[in-house]
Amino acid sequence: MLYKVMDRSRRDFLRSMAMSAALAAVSDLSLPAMAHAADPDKPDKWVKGVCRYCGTGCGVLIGVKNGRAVAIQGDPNNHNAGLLCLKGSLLIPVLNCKERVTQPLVRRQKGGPLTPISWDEALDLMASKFKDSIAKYGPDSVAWYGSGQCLTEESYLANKIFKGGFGTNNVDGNPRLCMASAVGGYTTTFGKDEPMGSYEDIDKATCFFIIGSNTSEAHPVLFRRVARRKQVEPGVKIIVADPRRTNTSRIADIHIAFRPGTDLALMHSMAWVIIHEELDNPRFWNRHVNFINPEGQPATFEDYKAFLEQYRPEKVAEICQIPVQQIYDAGRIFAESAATMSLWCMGINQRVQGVFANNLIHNLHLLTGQICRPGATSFSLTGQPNACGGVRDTGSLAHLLPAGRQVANPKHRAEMEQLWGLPQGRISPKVGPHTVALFEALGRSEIRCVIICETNPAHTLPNLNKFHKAMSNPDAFIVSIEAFPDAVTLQFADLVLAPAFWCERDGVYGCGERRYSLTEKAVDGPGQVRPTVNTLVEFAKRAGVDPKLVNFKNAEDVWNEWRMVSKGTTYDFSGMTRERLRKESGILWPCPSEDHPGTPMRFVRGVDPLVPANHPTRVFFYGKPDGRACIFMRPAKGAAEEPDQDYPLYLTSMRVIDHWHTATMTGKVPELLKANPAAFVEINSADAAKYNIKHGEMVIVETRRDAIALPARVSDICRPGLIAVPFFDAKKLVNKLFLDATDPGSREPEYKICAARLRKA
Ligand SMILES: Nc1nc2c(c(=O)[nH]1)N[C@H]1C(S)=C(S)[C@@H](COP(=O)(O)OP(=O)(O)OC[C@H]3O[C@@H](n4cnc5c(=O)[nH]c(N)nc54)[C@H](O)[C@@H]3O)O[C@H]1N2
Ligand SMILES: Nc1nc2c(c(=O)[nH]1)N[C@H]1C(S)=C(S)[C@@H](COP(=O)(O)OP(=O)(O)OC[C@H]3O[C@@H](n4cnc5c(=O)[nH]c(N)nc54)[C@H](O)[C@@H]3O)O[C@H]1N2
Ligand code: SF4
Ligand SMILES: [Mo]
Repeated sequence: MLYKVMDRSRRDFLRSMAMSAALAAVSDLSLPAMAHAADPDKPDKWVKGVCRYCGTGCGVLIGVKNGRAVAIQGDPNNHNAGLLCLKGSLLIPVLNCKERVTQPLVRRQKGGPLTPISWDEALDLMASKFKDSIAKYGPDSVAWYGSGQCLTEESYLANKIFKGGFGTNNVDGNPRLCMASAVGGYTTTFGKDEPMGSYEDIDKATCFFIIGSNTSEAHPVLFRRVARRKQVEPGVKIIVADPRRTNTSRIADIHIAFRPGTDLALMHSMAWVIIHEELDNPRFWNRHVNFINPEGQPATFEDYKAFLEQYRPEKVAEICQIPVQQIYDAGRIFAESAATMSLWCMGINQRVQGVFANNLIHNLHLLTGQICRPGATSFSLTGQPNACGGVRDTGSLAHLLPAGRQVANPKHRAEMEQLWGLPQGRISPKVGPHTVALFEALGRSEIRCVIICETNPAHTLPNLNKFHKAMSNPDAFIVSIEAFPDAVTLQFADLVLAPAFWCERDGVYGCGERRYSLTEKAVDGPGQVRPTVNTLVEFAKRAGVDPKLVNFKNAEDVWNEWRMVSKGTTYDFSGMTRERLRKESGILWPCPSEDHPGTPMRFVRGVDPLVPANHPTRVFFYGKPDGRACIFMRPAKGAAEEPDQDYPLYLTSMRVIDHWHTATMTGKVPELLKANPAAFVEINSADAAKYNIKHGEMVIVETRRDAIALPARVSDICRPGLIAVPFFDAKKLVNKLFLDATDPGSREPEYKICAARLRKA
């Protein structure tokens, strides 16, 4: 309470002291990578690749000696300029760890153990199960559940086998749990998926609007770049909107710790301030924007202004439970800064209003013209290393086809049939089930055979008890391609295939800034592991897919086909030959010719090769038929399950810096495991006092779905009334607590909000 009576200058002084401490702390972030580079085991070669973990997509150099990986360092020529975070710099122990799936395993009967089986038998068994199922129940009885961690070549190939070969669109993957709302936001607002900007914008921005992203823990190397920017130019402003006081918020000028789920009201209110103070940019929106009313019909700026009246700051401050001044300040700083960059992630996407929340971020940029200039951009942070390149761009989701094409569009299907050499009508017009629906269908025996690859859904789906039951369906034949034996999903698998991991095979990852980088093969994998591209080709041939469709010897062959499929589309990366990728440390698409340098900013004349050189305006949103992006009037609604008398608290889930999702990899590294050995529940000190809970004490977190005992971590990180749990711990499986309500547009689950209650254990 000292805070309240402090005068402003003293408060500002203390805050700036705390901020410089925080800035100094993050500046040391990447030192460990260097320590590893100086390993006494001096490598005889360095092989170029990409970090296995987050969507930042840092370039790495893997040091190899006598065929064994011994060191890692950041690639000085990639965007990360030689830096890595701690997790990334500790990848070698994961690569060399003893606990691996090294050969195929089979469960001969439900409930029995997994036992070794030869590759030949495993592939035959799998192929016969799929063939029988298709013959008896039709192609929609089989499915692929992929991942934003698969290589581009793996995702493209699986998509082709299922959609083109089997004739089913039952292809989805974990980006549905992650980036689907961002895809929905970009495609509705701009007509094209993927951010228009790049990481370079960080070095040019003078204001960062970070909403629903704990960048410091989830994208550490990018966070360091943001912090650096502020260190170099102290006038740079940072606004963080997150109901938790995260490490990210420690470098913020304004931390808006609002009530969970009130982002839409906040952003409409910022727009209200911007318009009422004449901080909008009519020259920009007049030329480049269409206004769309809540019914989806064309509207005018005046309609938009009238719509925003319900979001006056005084009212929204009450809805968000924040000081009204924060809304005015945020609106002004956003609009008045020379270049504003928004960064967001799961706090925005994992919501039943995820797509709409994405639209409202874009609204603010379009309204103020803070877009398509260096440093001014609306930049969605991507979670996984290859959600963008592998899944979004190749169209490996149930409603998509490669390079932005849609299953529901007959012209797009015909184009893909032609490109893949298929008879007309081969690709099913029926959109496949999104992730939650896919696993529901498995429970109902509508889907009977599924391949799960490089993802661990028995740990990470929401409402887990429901989906454990579905995955236990005796009719289901579940194949898991999984590198580590402790993944929970293996408990439900009938067949497990052993993949070559990370740099044990070669392939491309496309990170959050449209940058495609190649990981070259550095070492041989252990035991009988195989590159998944080869596994898929073998499986497809045995399952009766026309061998011409899968005429690939290796990942490079697949890449060359996909590269040519992209030609002439708005994703055109046909200039990225394997040869170039071996030499260069990543290239940003569009890249339509072998001498094209790549595109740091889309939709801009003179920079984006897809904007004609003689286009009459500098900016051209060519994704839309009339070249204009949309400002949407999206009404703000609550979460699917808001707290009430019985369950009075908000419950959210989050990541910790040391672990990657289900910790099957990071859990193998003692340094990382020691830092975060087990799950916990974060509780605000005021709530802890109210419930008489002490730090470290065991408490029961209960929702309408389940109850789980966790040690309390009492702090001021969560705002009062909010509790938070990390989801890495396989012994706790906190996803049993969350509900599987999804956004009607993106079908992404609302992992970020549900209602809970708390008691002592
Ligand atoms: N260390 C580490 N890094 C990772 C990953 C990992 O597992 N570990 N995973 C990667 C992946 S796949 C992803 S998707 C990203 C995720 O990256 P982030 O989205 O940054 O990570 P989270 O911790 O899931 O959630 C971010 C924040 O959302 C906030 N939040 C909760 N409710 C709301 C709300 O209503 N509004 C707003 N505005 N914010 C809210 C939470 O308090 C939390 O701080 O991280 C990537 N990077
Ligand atoms: N409560 C809660 N739940 C969430 C979220 C949340 O914020 N809160 N976030 C959601 C999001 S954004 C995401 S992206 C998902 C992530 O969820 P998952 O994808 O299910 O989690 P991972 O642990 O990344 O799973 C990757 C799996 O691949 C295995 N693997 C590693 N390397 C290889 C390889 O080379 N080949 C193969 N075949 N397998 C390999 C790993 O051992 C691991 O089992 O979780 C979602 N679930
Ligand atoms: S920031 Fe992400 S990509 Fe970069 S080293 Fe860390 S985990 Fe790897
Ligand atoms: Mo994610």
